[in-house]
Amino acid sequence: MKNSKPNILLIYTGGTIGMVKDFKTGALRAFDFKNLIKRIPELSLLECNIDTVSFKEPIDSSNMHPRYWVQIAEMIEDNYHNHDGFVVLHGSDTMSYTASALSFMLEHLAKPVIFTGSQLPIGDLRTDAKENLITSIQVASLKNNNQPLIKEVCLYFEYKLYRANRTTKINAEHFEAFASLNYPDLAESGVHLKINKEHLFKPNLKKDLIVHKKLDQNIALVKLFPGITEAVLQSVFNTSGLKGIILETYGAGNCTTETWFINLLAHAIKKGIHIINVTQCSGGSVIMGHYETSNQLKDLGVISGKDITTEAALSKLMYLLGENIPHKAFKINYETNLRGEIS
Ligand code: ASN
Repeated sequence: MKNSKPNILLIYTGGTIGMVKDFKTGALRAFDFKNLIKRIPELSLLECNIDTVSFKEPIDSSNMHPRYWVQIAEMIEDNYHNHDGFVVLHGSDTMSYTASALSFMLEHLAKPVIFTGSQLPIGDLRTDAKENLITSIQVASLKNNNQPLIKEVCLYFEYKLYRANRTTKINAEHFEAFASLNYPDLAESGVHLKINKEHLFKPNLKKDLIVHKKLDQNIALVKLFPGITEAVLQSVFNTSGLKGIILETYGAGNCTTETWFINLLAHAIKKGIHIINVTQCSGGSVIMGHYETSNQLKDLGVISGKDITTEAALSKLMYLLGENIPHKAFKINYETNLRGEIS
């Protein structure tokens, strides 16, 4: 059995890739997965066995929710031992959120989980779906010494393979819809499939996969802007049951030094709410203490998100809150690089 074809599990959750136009309204809606496979006869030419599993009701990824993240994680868990790789078909709108979440949920993952989708439906003449799907399956099938070459959650789109928890959707119409500004591409597909092996995640292979399914949604995401009012922030910060806030600050992690704002943060931290500082910039890192305008945050005990994406910051927070980490250790845990999400 040693050199037999790799077994790939294709998980269909929805998204444009599997949508058709409603001829009455002109709007795109999800359609049956079996039709998707029929529309890509090229799949039978690939050097692997493909099994498929689908959401009962495929969704536009704008309806994505952590309960679906658990569903995807369970589909991978249930099929982990009899498959060599996984390809998840997902809408592009929230793909970076789901793929980042899965990277935290699948601890000690030693096989590839490749998220992909498309900007145009598979039936469209100019569709980007076929290339994305076919190359994702090829990437998931790659082996090295009879072991999967890729051992992490990735996102493949428009000729590039990225570390999933480093990605952001940057464009709603270009085929190149994603970017990974703080981490190099893992692979590029041209005439040859060029894998940047030195950038691949190296998990501890002595440990077995652990699937974390507890995600705490008692969190908020706040984007600062010049003129944001105390009343608005008070209402968010005083949300009952709130346990953590991702604060999108300016530049290298800077924010207003107005007294009401600093008091608000100090009060929240005293109440036990974790505050994570991430930058609004698409690239670069939070460096607290670099400017006077972030010095106070450091002194208050605000957690540094460093160069994490907002998408990864959110799911890392849900994941770590779900782990019930003792309050004192939370900051250290959050600031630790767990799945290659920070530099
Ligand atoms: N609205 C779609 C989705 O995220 C967009 C896409 O897949 N391109 O499901």
